[in-house]
Amino acid sequence: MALTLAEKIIQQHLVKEACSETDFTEGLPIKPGSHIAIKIDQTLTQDATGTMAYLQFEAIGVPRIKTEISVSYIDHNTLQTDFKNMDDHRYLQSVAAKYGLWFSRAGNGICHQVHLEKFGIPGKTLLGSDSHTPTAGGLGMIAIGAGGLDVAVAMAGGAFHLAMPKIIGVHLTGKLKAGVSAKDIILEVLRRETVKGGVGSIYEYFGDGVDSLTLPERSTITNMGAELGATSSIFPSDESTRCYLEAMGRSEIWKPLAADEGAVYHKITEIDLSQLQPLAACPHSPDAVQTIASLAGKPVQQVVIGSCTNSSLDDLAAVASIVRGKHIACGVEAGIAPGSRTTLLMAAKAGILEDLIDAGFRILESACGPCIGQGFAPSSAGISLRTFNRNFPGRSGTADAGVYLVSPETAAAAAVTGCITDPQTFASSIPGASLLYGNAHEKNKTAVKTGETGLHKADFYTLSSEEVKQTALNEKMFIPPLPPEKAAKVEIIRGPNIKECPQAPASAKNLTIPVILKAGDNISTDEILPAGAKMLPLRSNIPEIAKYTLERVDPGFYANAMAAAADGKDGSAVVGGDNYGQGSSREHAALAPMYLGVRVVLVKSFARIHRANLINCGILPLLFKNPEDYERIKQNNVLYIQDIDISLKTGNPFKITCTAPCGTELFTFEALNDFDERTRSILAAGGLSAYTRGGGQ
Ligand code: MIC
Ligand code: SF4
Repeated sequence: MALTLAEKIIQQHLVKEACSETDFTEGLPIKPGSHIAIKIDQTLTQDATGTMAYLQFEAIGVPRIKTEISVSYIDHNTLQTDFKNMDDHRYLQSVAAKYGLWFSRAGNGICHQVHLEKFGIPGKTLLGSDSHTPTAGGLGMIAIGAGGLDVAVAMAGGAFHLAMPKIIGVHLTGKLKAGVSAKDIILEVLRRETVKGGVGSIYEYFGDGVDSLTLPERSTITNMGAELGATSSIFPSDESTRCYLEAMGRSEIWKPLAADEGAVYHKITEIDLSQLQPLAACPHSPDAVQTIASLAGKPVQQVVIGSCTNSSLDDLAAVASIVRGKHIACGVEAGIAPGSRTTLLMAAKAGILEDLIDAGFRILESACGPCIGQGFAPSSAGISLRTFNRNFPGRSGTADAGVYLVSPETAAAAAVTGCITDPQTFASSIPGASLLYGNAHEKNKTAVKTGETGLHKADFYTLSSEEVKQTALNEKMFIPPLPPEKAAKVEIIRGPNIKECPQAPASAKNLTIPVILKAGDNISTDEILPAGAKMLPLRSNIPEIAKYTLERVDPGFYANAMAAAADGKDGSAVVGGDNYGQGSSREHAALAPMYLGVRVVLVKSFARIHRANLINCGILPLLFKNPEDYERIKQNNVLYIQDIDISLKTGNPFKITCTAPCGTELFTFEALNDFDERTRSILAAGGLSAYTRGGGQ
């Protein structure tokens, strides 16, 4: 039977003995929602999630990683205002040396961009402790973001367990007009599907519109598929993929991959690229999408180009082509962070950097930087146009800033005009060719981007294929795995801020717990456990970072949690609306509440990675059986949850009594028990570590 590309790769990686509950026949589609387990070929971690992931990997106790390739990147915590971040980097470097990983040093670039350039392989699986791991889906991989413990288990050779996603087809036709770009495609998908529309799904792109998209453009789309809440996104591996890999000096790993003719998708959404307009995601959600035309004229104080979404050489070339010979408007500050050192070097060789500097751009390092609130925070109530993927409240570092997520072309247009401007005005300045694909004119990409509007006159920059390849093959900022005999002698370096990962409490039979927070819809992990310059150095120290848990939603959260967890008490509960825990994969957003005694998070719906992290931490992530019950619960009500052990054994719904703080019974209700058998066992064991220690697979 015809299968989608995602289904084919998943089926090739199924670990059948670990999918005991799943009923499937080889070659036939697996029912969405079935519990499956897949073999992971590659893993990646970054430094903000990596320390916890490797502390947990060390605790598992295998002498060397069992994946084909695992890479530890330093890209998030590069603002070193004291010893903490660099201590983490040294710990991560020593762990990589000891256990057989590649290490990508600070300055080498953002994990997702570097992984595309150097390690991604069509048809393989990748698990990363970062929610934008699906960026590699642009190369035809099944790439999934997860919590650090899941990545640690995969490095130790364990399968990755998930519910079989629905495969949603995105049928692309036509070609983009000059001034409209890949970012506008994914913003259009977000506009249609919303930030929770993709939960439990993989978005698979196909159709002749795909042919016209370069690999970096595809990866912009798969990257921001994370904002749909999707498990992953994937493109076929075709001629464009081959050209990219050839440019990177890795053509030998290319193979063609596509869905079978007649493959059936759960649903298909149609996008005619020629009809798209430049778009922006308005404050404070990636799905608050409006046309640039409707926002035109709005004054802008800041423009930033970069992040794992839009920081490729072609993105930089597009920006430089627009600002070339002009200067950024006097009311605007502009910054650019190339996605990788390779990109930065290529931009320097092609003359792009010179034009950007000349136009007044501040050149930021090749790292996450402003995307995670590490510098470049906007002014009070400032309007900042960013080519990034998230604009959750406060993420930029300025609580009342208005962050708009836009394409590099739109950002560049605003940089020179000082207000939101339709980049199609600059159509004749926008390159029609991909610099990355060597001599782009020969590859004839021009027709793709410029359409009728312009010809080669916009292609100011040139770079020979040889220059591209030589730059890409420069491995000086990587440290390759050590051979086992040398690795065994490596001593792990631990700074004083690196504290052990706290363990989950044993599972309870009954719980009597106050609701210490009642939150609304779409609470992001940036709100649960903020990032930013102040908080990130505490990522290796849960007791310290836990003090800031949910402070953006309720500054009294920490004190209330501590009071509810005092001697003899059962801990606390958090109640939330839809899509609770969207955004980042940071397991700290589960570890910190666990450390503070949160035992239950009861919501209308969850984001996938956060729910998995709560399960791993032994926190019961419950769903209202009847979503109207959400309205009836008030903050400070007390929940009595009885016979949890029986529900976890039988799969029966959880029975909950809600009482007033004085003890008066208010009403009873049920929470769903939608967990598969393995998950129920993990919860009964008190989290994944305890389950694994007890012999669970
Ligand atoms: C993010 O974009 O929010 C991050 C920072 O990359 C996170 C990871 C983290 O919190 O360390 C993510 O996307 O998973
Ligand atoms: Fe880094 Fe931002 Fe990408 Fe997260 S989204 S990996 S913080 S660049």
